[in-house]
Parts: sequence; C-alpha cells; structure tokens
Amino acid sequence: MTKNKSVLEWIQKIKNIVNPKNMVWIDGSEEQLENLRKQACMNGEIIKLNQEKLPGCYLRRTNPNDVARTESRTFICTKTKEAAGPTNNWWDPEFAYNKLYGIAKDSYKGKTMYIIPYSMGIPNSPFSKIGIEITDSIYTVLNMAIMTRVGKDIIDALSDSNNWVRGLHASCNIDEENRYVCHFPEDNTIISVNSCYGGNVLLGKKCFALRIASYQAEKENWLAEHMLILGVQNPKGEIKYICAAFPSACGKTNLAMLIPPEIYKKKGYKIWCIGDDIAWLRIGKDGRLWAINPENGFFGVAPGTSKKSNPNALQTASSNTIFTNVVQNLDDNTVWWEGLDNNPPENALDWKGNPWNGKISNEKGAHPNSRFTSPTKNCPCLGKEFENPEGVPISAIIFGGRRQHTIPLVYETFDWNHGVFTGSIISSESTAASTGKVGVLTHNPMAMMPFCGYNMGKYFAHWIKMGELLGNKAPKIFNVNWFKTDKNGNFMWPGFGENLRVIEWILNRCEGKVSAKETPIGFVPLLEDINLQESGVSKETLKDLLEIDMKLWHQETEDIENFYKKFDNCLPKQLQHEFDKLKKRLKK
Ligand code: GTP
Ligand code: SPV
Ligand code: MN
Repeated sequence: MTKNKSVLEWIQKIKNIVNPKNMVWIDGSEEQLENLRKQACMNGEIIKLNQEKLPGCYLRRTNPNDVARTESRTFICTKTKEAAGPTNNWWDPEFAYNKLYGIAKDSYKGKTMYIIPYSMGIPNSPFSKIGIEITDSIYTVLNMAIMTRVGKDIIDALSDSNNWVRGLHASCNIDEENRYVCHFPEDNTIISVNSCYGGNVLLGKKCFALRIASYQAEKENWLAEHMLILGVQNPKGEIKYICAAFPSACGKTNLAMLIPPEIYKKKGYKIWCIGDDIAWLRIGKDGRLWAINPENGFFGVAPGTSKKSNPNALQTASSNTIFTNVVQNLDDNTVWWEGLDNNPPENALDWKGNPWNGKISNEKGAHPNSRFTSPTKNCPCLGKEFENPEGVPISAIIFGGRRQHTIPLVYETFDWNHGVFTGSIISSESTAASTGKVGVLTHNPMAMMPFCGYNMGKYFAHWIKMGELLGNKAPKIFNVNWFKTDKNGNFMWPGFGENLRVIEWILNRCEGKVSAKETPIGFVPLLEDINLQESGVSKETLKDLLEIDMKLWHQETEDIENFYKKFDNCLPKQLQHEFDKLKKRLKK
C-alpha cells in the first residue's frame, strides 16, 4: 500500500506488540467494506436491518459497560504535567506507553489487524490532516469509513511525509477497569484500549480532530473547536455562516440541521449544514475567520430525533447508517428510540438485546446516548461549501450550554476578549454523552473541557491571541441558552427550528441592523427585535427568557471565582480583567 518509512516502521512496531493473525489495509472500496459488513454480521458485531425500509443500515449493541466517552479515563500524556494543565488527567508518556502496550500485548491474537488511512478534511487541501488508525474491530472500521475520508488516495497523498497521527485501538476484553484513552500530542499518537464506543475509538473524531488538533492549532495559529457550522440564507439569497460551541448532547446537531419555522420558510429563508460537531478555524487571505468541517459523517444522538424535532437528521439516518444501542423492532426489523414517535414497538429488543415491550415497559428501550453514524452526503440540507477546501467565512461565534436558570436566551458580548471570557465561564448540566451522573452543573469552557489537548490556561491565551490577529475582522461572539425552565420545570423556549428567531437577531446585530439593551453581562435584545410571530411564545415569556437575575449572577460570580482558582498563574490576565469588570458592573 505504501513505501512511507515512518508508516511501515510504526505498523511493524504495533504488529509486534498486538500479535495479529493477519493484516488488512482499508482501501476505501465499496467492495471491501461490503465484505467487512458481511463478516461483521456473521460474527455478531452488527445486525443487518430491514433493507427495504432502511437500505444499507445496520444495528450494533455495545457492551453495557461501554456506552459513552469515559472522561475520567482519558489522559493527556506530555513530558510535563504543566503542559497538560489543571483540567486534564495527566500521565507521564513513558509510564503510559508501558502501561498501554502492556494491556494491548497479544490482544489481536487470532484476529485481523485493520489499518485505516484517513483524512480529516478534504484530501490534498492545505487545511486537512492525515491519520492512520489500527483497530481489531470491524465496527470501528465501518464507522471510520463513514465519519472520515478513508482509503488508498489518502496514503498516496501522504507520500513519504512523517506528518500524520498514529492511532492504535485495541478492543481487548472491554474491561472497564483497564479502559484508557491516551493522547501523546508531542508525538502525534493516540492509544485507546478496552472500549468499542464511538468517541473512545473513532480516533479521528474527538481524539485527533479536537485533542491532538487543538495542540497543533496553538502552535500553528488556528483553532480546533467543538463547534457546528451553519449557513443561513436570507430571502435575498445571501448566505451568512455561524459557528456554535455547545457541550455534548446540548443541541449542535439539531441547530446545524434546523428547519426554519413556516413564516421564515415562506419569506425564503434556507439553512445549510456544513458541520455538526467539529470546526477547524483559520484566518483566511482576507483576514477573516474561515471554518471547515474536518469530518465526513455525523455521529448523532438518536433519542429525541423525530420528524418534528429534526426531520433532516431523520432523513440523514434512513440509509447507509449504523445505529448503536437503539431498540430493534422485531416485527419489521427496523429501529426505534425514545422521542421518535408515540408508537413504541411491542415486539422488540432493547439496547441490551433483552425482550422489550415499549407499550408497557417502564424502562427505556434505547440508551440515552444511543447514536446514528451517517454519511454527511445523506443530509438534505448539506451546504455545497462543505466540499470547499477553503471552508466558509464566519460572521458570528456562539457559545452555549444547558442551563435551567441564570443564563438568558441570548446575549451579545462587548468585544472579543469579553467573548473569550464568556466562553471560558460556560457551565452546563452534564448529559449521557459521557459516563457519570446526568444533570450536574459542570464547568465546560468553550464546550472543550473534555477535548482540549493541552493546558487550558494556555488555550484561553491562544483565543485571546487569535482575537489580536483577527483585529477588526473578528466575528462577534454571542451566548445562548435554549434550556431555561419555568417554575414547573418546563422549557420556556420551544427550541429546535424556532432557534432561527434568535439566530436572525444575532445576524441582525452583526450587520448593525438593530439596537440592543446594555446589561452588566452583555447586550440583550429589545423585546420587539425577536420575531415571535407564530412562535407560540408570549412577550411576557420572552421577557422572562431575557431577564438577568442579579442574585443568581452574584452566585454565578462566586462559582466562577472558584473555577478560576484552578488555573492559578496560567489564567491569562485579560480574563481576570474581564472577570473584575463583570463584578464591577454587577455591583452598580
Ligand atoms: P453531541 O453529538 O454529543 O456533541 O451532541 P449535540 O450537541 O449535537 O446535541 P444534539 O443536537 O444531538 O441534541 C442533544 C439533545 O438535546 C437531544 O435529545 C435533543 O432533542 C435536545 N435538543 C437539541 N436542541 C434543543 C433545543 O433547542 N431545545 C431543547 N429543549 N432540546 C434540544
Ligand atoms: C460528544 O460526546 O460530544 C460526541 C459524541 O459528539 S463522541 O464522539 O462520543 O464524543
Ligand atoms: Mn460532540
């Protein structure tokens, strides 16, 4: 497949450790993938679904102990602990290599070693980066073939370069106590053992495109972010692009594929999805910020996805898709999950493979973090700029989280550094995307807490530096919260497609078309500037959604104070300054 010395040497080294029966290069051909699907069906790794109703679709049930990312077992392995910073788990690289190679030793015995050459971004574009993942799991191969660009042309594009990311995945025996996802940013290497769950083993995604890439981006003056990329086409036909960073399972895929409310559709608004999870952002020739989506597929949350909430996602996941940990309807061999419709199957298997009757069971049929893996090209609203190697110019950056209180529906930050500060203080209620308790308020700066591959204090400083480089071409930064609840615990804002109403205000602000009310935390909309026509939301509710509760914000500052203590002397002085200014404004 290749003569590249660095590649061949590394493969030989790993082969000696894991000791496989044989070795197969993934060439990206449909013929090879189809053979692998057949094999995986035979060995029980995946189940073929109803090919008339769900062409090209398969189901996978993971080990019940292996259903989400394991942040407590995710490590950044740099020579010094300081380089990993105060928010990452750190291991000494030599210790980590020894430990992981020990666990992976002989673990491929009797198995095939699959070698996957893949590109994050469009091959041969100056913005893309190449990785090679070794795995013993066909499920992983098939997912990688959807999520990334895989095959022989990638290894050809690499030629004799040593600039590629090494990734070793060993399923071992899915032992929770020996599960580790380790990153060695200083030597472009990722090792993941004892898992077969998405974010832990699709090494191009969070491990490479965020953790390793963020480390590289700091050195090369760009940004690797946990962000969706969305194009909003107005009735005049102009398209403006925005990026939004929300923590896992907080609405990126849904916002990226939203369907405009009827009145917007009638006016001629259209939405184009460029990406739903990861953005690589660089300063373009024109000095503006440009974004590409380095992925080639969606790894989306299934529960809650319906014809009503996200028809584009549903359409995307109706062919050539791998479903993980959803319900299998035995009557017609299709799939189901909570929130799909009000008609759960009676004759079904739950995500663990146990008999399940959705009409009478008190238990959930699908795992809350069950997912679909689908090709981007399935998405009915995929923007054609998805294939543009230069990416799209970004007009606004949006931060957000899942907050019942305190954070208003939307506000605009005063300037770039205030925007960076606002990103740095994101807190969000934890979700099923990561193991641990759900609903716990957790700090998650820029939605990157679990994904920053180096010292987060230095990451903040890098954001500030990017603002300096962008100067007056920097996009405006906003904060949103779709998840504010009323006293009965119900969401006050309808969300989903209706979020376009907020995006419209954001774009109007970017173009200087509307004024706003200045508050201690930033600019909030005037009530008349959010279009509520046919939204079902009253002016009173909007007022509550935009309210800034001083008491809650004082509590918030105490919480920020504690969080910032973590960073000690690595917190940039600009952020401390922004924090002091906020406290002063709140006292007035
Ligand atoms: P990851 O893939 O884990 O990064 O998640 P994500 O950020 O893409 O989240 P996603 O869009 O898949 O949404 C996660 C959950 O939040 C789903 O159950 C959605 O139904 C729900 N959700 C998304 N957008 C909204 C919204 O605007 N309002 C409300 N109330 N719920 C939403
Ligand atoms: C997330 O958890 O943010 C995801 C899913 O997008 S995973 O690939 O598992 O990280
Ligand atoms: Mn994500």
